Amino acid sequence: MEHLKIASDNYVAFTFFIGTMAMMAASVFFFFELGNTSQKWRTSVLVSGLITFIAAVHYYYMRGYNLETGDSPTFFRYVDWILTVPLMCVEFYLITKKAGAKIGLLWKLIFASLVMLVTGYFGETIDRDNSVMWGIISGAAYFYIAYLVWFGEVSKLAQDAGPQVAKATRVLAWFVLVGWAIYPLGYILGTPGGLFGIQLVADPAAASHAMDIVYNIADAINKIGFGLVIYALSRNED
Ligand SMILES: *C/C=C(C)/C=C/C=C(C)/C=C/C1=C(C)CCCC1(C)C
Repeated sequence: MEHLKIASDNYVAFTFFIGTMAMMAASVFFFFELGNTSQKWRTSVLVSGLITFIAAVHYYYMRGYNLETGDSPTFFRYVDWILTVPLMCVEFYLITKKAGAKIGLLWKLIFASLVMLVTGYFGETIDRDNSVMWGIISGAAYFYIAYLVWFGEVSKLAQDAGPQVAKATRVLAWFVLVGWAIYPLGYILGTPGGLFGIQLVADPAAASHAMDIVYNIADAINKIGFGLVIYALSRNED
């Protein structure tokens, strides 16, 4: 078999490679730190490690797929997200549970994240002609999540859970508002509908490459960053 090499100007393959490495390193870090994490925060830090570990396995696959075919591994990208975004919702639930978060709140967050991801998948794959419409529905679910963590139940419970949890939740809320907003940017670059009909990248191959690079950067920021906020919380609060 021919040995595949990453060309020096192949930024898509490069970011898949770096993404794999970063997710693996973060997972090792979170898992090894479990041993000196207090009982109270162990599950939260474990979930941080699960998020980056699930991503590491998907990235390993997506990296190989992209290198061999040059294509965008859209299906496994979404499989990854459908597993990891609900786990991020679990993180919000776990840290506010001490202040009385109910399981219903977790289901609300998970349901909204599934609507956000499934509609995004439709717009990217089976119904690309209506990518703007699917993007708007997905965006509405996204704003609902942002609302819950900024002003809704999550933020109220975090206030009651003490200053450290409140502070950490505020940082995570910034991740949702700014870090997660990178994804719709990738979607706008890579789908035919563009930004309400305005295409920012005309060439379809270049558009899908731009989308992959943006998604890869966003994943590294959000999955590892989110995990580190939880890790920091587990060190600050006793
Ligand atoms: C680890 C993976 C994460 C945090 C993925 C998050 C993904 C999103 C916030 C995606 C959002 C989208 C929209 C808000 C509209 C367009 C379609 C999506 C799915 C890209």
